[in-house]
Amino acid sequence: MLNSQVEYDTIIPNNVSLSSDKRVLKALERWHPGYIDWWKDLGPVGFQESLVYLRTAINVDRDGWATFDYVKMPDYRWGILLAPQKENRIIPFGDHKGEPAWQEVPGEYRSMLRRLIVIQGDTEPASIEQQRFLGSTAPSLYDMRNLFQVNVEEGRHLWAMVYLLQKYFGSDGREEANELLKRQSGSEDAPRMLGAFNESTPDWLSFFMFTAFTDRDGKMQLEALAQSGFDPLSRTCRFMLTEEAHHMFVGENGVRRVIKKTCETMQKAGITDPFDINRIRELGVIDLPTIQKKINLHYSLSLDLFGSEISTNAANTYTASVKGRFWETKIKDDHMLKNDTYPILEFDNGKILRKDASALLSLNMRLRDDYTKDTAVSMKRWNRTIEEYQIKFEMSLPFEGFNRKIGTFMNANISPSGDVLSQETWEKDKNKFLPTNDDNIFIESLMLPETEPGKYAGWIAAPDMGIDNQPGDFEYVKIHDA
Ligand code: BYC
Repeated sequence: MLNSQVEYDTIIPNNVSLSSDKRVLKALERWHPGYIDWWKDLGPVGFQESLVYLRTAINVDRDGWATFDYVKMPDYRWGILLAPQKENRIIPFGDHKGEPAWQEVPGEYRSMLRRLIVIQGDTEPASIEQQRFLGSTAPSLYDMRNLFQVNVEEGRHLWAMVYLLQKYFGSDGREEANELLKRQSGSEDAPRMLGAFNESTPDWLSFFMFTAFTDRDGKMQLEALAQSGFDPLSRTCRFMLTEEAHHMFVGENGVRRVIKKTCETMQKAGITDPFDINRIRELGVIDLPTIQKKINLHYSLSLDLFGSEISTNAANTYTASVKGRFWETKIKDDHMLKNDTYPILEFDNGKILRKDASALLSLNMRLRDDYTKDTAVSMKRWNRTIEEYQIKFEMSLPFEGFNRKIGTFMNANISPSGDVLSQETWEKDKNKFLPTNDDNIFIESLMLPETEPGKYAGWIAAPDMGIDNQPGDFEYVKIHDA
């Protein structure tokens, strides 16, 4: 294991010996002011002078990567942290299987690697931009702190990709690094690259859904890139994954706490019918059918992030040993896939057909299936909470063809349970499947801030445990005390 100690002697903390790599250090120092300007202009609105109880890495080994302290967000030590280099790492898949992992970019895969790194990098600032207005409506200081933790870490993930671009891709890498600060989520002229990253995150239920579903796409993509033959990318993604786990915890637990508060409130009021929506809403909590609609929306948006079911891009990156599968090294096959098949669904002439496709061409589909399995764990936990209150309602994931904008089901009218619908039925029923304007207005009406330590807005339950084992009334954000 090499390079686990973090250098703090440059303005950019790092464990890649930047102080002896003057060219890259200079390039990053030149990029730094633009990043800080971007953070101030498009990062979290307000609270930049507040003291936030954040974790930061002082080391990338098990004990050193999470230490907690109060810090103002603009002073957070963003830096370059790679997981330790595994000595003699061997490429586990594709045409280069069995060869030593590359420490430099192979010329023939330069543009392929650059494209993947740029796409990955683009999502990180995008999510911060999407969440920038949420601080002022945080349902508690605990939640506000979690939001800002997620934000600073996504900022660091951007740094990670920018480091790879600056170190390994010369002047075009430098240009791409600058462009990452120019595109903007939701912009007409220069939008972010992937669909879900141009949607808005207007309220906290959307934030929890985003971190539960879309950050989990991040996990799957990072796991696939962590297999890469290009070792610096693999090491970068391996370290990012340690931080990603907390983001999904924030999402899954956030949704669970919303469900819990709804069920608890229904029980206290003696309401047993989860579809008695008006009465439930009058109590200031979000009814379960509306939460299901939010699941339908965020899951389907996140499925689009895996690309088309059949993809030559995916086949090419795998064959080139550049992007692998989820937990590639644990899979028992030849890791080349030239003659293998994989079952997929195809939407053809209004019909849903099951087919065996080339395993290489259906790698996006396979990663998406792994994602769905991973997501099912959250669904189980959410349903367990509903069961605890003996309410007859079960949350479920919608059918993969529901509400899709990418792939074979693009623009098909399919219900969450998988029925192909006529245009007329879709128009009539779509408000039952997806959040309506009224649903969104109701959710937004609940978004009143709660800033007293230990208190929570009325629509969400307190967490079971504090961050870093802090007591219930801990002041996670000192809003005015800086
Ligand atoms: N929106 O062969 P296809 C995260 C484009 S999230 C717009 O079907 P491919 C995070 C595609 O680029 C993880 N365009 O798919 C989470 C291609 O365009 P070109 C981010 C799309 O290329 C929360 C064309 O359609 N990381 O980290 O196999 C907070 C045909 O593409 C979309 C990555 O995604 C879309 N949804 O796979 C913060 C990993 N889908 O090249 C962070 C890197 C496809 O023909 N990216 N297109 O112009 C990749 O591995 C792949 O590029 C994709 C697409 C999985 C995104």
